[in-house]
Amino acid sequence: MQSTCDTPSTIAGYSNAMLPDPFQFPNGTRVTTVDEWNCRRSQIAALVQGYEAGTLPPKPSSVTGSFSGNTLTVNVNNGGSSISFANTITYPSGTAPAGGWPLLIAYDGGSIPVPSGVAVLNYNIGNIAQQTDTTSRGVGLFYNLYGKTATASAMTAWVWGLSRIIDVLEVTPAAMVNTAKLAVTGCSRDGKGALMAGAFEPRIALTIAQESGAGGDACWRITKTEGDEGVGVQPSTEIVQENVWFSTNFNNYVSNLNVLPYDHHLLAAMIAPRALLSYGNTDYAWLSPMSSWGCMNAAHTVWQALGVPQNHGFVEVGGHAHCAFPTSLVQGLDAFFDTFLLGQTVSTDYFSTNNVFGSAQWVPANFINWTAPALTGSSTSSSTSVISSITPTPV
Ligand code: MCU
Repeated sequence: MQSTCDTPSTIAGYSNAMLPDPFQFPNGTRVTTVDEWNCRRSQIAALVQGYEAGTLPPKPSSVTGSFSGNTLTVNVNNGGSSISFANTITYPSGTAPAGGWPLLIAYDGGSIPVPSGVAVLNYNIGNIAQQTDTTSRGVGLFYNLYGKTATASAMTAWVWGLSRIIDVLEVTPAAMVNTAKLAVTGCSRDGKGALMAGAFEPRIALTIAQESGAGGDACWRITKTEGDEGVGVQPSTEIVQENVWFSTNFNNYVSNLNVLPYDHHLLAAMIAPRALLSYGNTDYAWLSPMSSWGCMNAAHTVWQALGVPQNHGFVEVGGHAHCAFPTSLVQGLDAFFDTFLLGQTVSTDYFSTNNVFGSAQWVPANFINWTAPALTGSSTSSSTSVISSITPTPV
């Protein structure tokens, strides 16, 4: 057991064609306990920021808010600069349960059918950080506060804004929200964002990332291979030219993915033991459907190691338009809402693909060279606060 947890933001000299092993520290020692996983999780958080997300600032000195006419307003002051942003909550009919309503924070309104009994906050993410194209770099309220040259990508800025919304909900009883029962969702580009929100904000109990594709629940390395096998995926080299979802620093790595000491299986695994449900769509090669399946199989080993595989679902079918939610999948979606937001216990055993990957084929041994250990210790802690800045340890 390590007495300190080193969290370098980059690891010089790293090279690995396989997906990095979730259970191996950069110095080669194994993760064997839940406490050690929590340290590993902190390392992953630092690496994701260091290579592709930019810096996620901590809670600023002053966060206040108000609630009026179903609108939640957040006011933030950071060292003299101030911003204010507002989002609307739609409530179920009837009386709020004791402790308040469970709430789904829906990026740009989301694209899933929401079960009754769940309130929805329509999170206007473009207000925080614009995502029109590359000219959106540094545009939005986040950058008014932290400066146009802040390293944080748009996705990182959205996580920051979501966290401030939760800060205000926690101290605003008039909003009638139970902050122990929060979910986040988004589709496509907003699905990438929702996945990141679940990873970096431990107050989110349930993350639902819909058709997030490359940069979301797909792994950079697997997407590259899938593309090399003839599928028309979205390459990492293209994604950084299209929009501002990643830090400018990521441009330095998109042609040399093996140097990344993490991949998106580890970003997703930061959510464990909390619940994650993500969706693929095999009708869209651009989403790299084989990559999402493979990447989520790799991530799943972390939920297995923590003894809660049922807290991680993945479902991938075709036969529907991008971001249209097929009726056939509602039962599984509701099972996750029921269990993680609505206080019921039903089976959340939903982990499947239709395996329609065109010319590509998922070969686990090409990417995964570990199995899930049984970690010892309690898995009730969902996050760790140990973030230190120590000189990177080369491997
Ligand atoms: C799947 O998410 C993105 C994709 O990464 C982009 O290349 C494309 O332009 O837009 C997709 C999306 O957000 O669709 C709504």
